[in-house]
Amino acid sequence: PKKDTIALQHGAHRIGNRTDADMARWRSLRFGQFIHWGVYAIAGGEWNGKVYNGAAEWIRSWKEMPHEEYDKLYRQFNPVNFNPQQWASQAKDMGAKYMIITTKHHDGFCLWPSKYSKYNIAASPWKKDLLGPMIDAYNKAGIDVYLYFSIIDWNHPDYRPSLKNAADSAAGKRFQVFVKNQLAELLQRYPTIKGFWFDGTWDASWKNDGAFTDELEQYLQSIHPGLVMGSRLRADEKGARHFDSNGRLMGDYEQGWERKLPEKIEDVHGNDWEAVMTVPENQWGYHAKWMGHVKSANEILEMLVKSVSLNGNFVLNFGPKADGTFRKEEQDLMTNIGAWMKVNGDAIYNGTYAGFEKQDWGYYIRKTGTDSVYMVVFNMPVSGNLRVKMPARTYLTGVSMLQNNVPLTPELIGREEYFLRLPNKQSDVPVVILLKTSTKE
Ligand code: FHN
Repeated sequence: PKKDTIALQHGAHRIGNRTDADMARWRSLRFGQFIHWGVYAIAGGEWNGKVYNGAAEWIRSWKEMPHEEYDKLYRQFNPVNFNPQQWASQAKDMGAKYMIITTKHHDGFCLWPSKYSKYNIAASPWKKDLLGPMIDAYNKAGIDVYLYFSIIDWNHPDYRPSLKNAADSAAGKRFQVFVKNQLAELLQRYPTIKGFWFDGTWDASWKNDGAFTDELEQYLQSIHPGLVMGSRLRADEKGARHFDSNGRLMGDYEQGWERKLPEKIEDVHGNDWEAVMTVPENQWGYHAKWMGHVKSANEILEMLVKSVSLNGNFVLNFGPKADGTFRKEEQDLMTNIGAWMKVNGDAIYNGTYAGFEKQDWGYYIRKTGTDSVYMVVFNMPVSGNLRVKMPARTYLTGVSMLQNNVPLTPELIGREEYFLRLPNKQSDVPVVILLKTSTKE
């Protein structure tokens, strides 16, 4: 926080992270699955034989695609192969502990039969609710569900990016009531959800009414105490987003880490945070022709591990097809990540910043509140020597491989400083070593 604080009515209402059980749970889960699913999946990034180079879920904004054509796509939305139990079990097998689903993206199409908009799943050939069965299936698999909700709504007659005159302001007021109604409806229909994931809050019409965003956040908390909501919902009365005009985080965690990660612990200023990541370049919804680099399981695992090592959660995005199935690349990725998580997940869940000096071989993660520290090795040195430098007054009491409990014998090379060597230097996946430590005064 900046030193000179200004008086704010609608800035952050809390200094430091939430300490309650609901937030502790969110923090312990560490690995989430994001799903972008909606009528954009029908177009799959193509229209009239042409390929859209932007993000598939933005195709409605492409000059090649007339809005009227996009707005008719819902008449074809019929995910006959949608199997929520299978979705949930593959997410569980991948190791995800929470899931975020797009209830409504910028196009305004609602995956639930909303009372407040006709542009919803009930009007599609599928006819029935999609969200309910999905939430139930994930919950049954032990996975917490969060609801993505876009404030930008291209379908709603009252949505305005900015309010330029009295008529706009009147529309803006009606739109706020609509948003509030839809969110209350979601909470009432799906009481097991753990939080909202807001998006599309950057337009002037939204961020210039900090008071409303503040009231809305409190209203949602009052209906469903404990809800977890990130920093994208709020603005303060000066229009500052994420961080108020005094530099304090608004919302329950920093939600600005989209397709990028912090480098070092100082970058997150002690705040809870979460990163969301796409598998290819900037594609969230289903795009038939992925462009650019497609991340491998090892690359994703490194991002997950790095996030946890810096006190954050990591959420990997999937864009299912319009028929309700996942493309092969995404299925394979889930399988490969899951194979590693089954063996090494102990290093991830409930993991936190370890407070050890970073080394080039990879990342340290501490099991929250314990003396167990995991080393996750991504870059094996040619020498085979993994350097471990303990913080002052910390001692090594045991070293073993997480995958099979085989003990390793550390070589003392300096004061509280060791080399570790693995029985086998070669590995196609990151290797995890468990350090048991003790601290003396
Ligand atoms: O515009 C959206 C985008 O389509 C996607 O939903 C991402 C996910 O974080 N959020 C917005 C861009 O920040």
